[in-house]
Amino acid sequence: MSRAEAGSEEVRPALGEVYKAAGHAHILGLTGVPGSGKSTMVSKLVQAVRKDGRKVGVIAIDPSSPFSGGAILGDRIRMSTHTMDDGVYIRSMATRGSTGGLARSALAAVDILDAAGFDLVIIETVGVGQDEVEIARASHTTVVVSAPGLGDDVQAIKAGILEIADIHVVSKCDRPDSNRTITDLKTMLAMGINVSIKNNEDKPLWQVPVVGTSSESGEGIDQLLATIDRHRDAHRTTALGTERLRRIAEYRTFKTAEDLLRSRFFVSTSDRVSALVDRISRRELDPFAASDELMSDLALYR
Ligand SMILES: Nc1nc2c(ncn2[C@@H]2O[C@H](COP(=O)(O)OP(=O)(O)OP(=O)(O)O)[C@@H](O)[C@H]2O)c(=O)[nH]1
Ligand SMILES: [Mg+2]
Repeated sequence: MSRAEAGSEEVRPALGEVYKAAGHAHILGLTGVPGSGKSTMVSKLVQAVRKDGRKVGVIAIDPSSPFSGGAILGDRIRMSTHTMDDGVYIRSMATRGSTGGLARSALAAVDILDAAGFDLVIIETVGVGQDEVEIARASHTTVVVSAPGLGDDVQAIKAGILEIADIHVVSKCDRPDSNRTITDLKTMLAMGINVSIKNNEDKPLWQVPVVGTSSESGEGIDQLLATIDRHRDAHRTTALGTERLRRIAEYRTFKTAEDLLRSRFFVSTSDRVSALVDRISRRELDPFAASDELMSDLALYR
């Protein structure tokens, strides 16, 4: 995983094998605004999954941003109850300093856990930033977490993640103001945004539910897991599920190609860029013409 994350060229064939060996685990993307209680919830979910003997892996994508700077430490402490358990694997990945290869390395890590026989793999990402949200969507089931006390509006709307949910969770239901968050969310959903996916007979194949949980009291966690399993079962053998797998495959292909292109571009142009930049800044050359020039002899194929 470390080498996959570093983007080392020599692990590529191995990761290719891993990719082909994977495809058995259920992949759960879990996202929500900062502080909505994702990490605490994942920790509780892990406990619930372990109760019925399944192995569970977690890839937590850590923004390492100023507004949630303490996340790595916090996550470690909250999740440390699982560190002695062979059936649990938890890894944090930092977004800071990642050179655009975040999706590729996170999903490679998911493949590794999948191929290693983990039944459920959870990808936890903060629901801000296109990359993070896309990664959460590259899953079989996407859970969006909202919490009371983080402002009046439905946070998921602001963050643009209302639509991506297969399951909505309202966390911190031990708080008295959580009912309002649940009501607001249900109202938004009832207004017609992605309420259900219909099958041929116009029967809803999947109705996006709102599940209330509390990581403090444990309320709703088993129900959340049951809902996740129900979503998995509803998609496993349907055209919708197949379509989703295709969408994920497409996303991963484009992401990987983008990555390779970027790194090859930088490698093959590094010695010529600075001279061009001088000319561009003096306005003797425009950025398009410069890009064309750089790309004309870019070795796309090795
Ligand atoms: N009352 C209550 N507080 C909770 C609950 N779950 C989490 N919290 C608190 O909410 C805060 C944020 O929890 P985290 O699990 O770190 O949230 P997060 O979404 O992972 O946060 P980031 O990783 O920073 O985006 C912490 O102070 C938790 O103690 C809960 O069920 N009830
Ligand atoms: Mg967190």
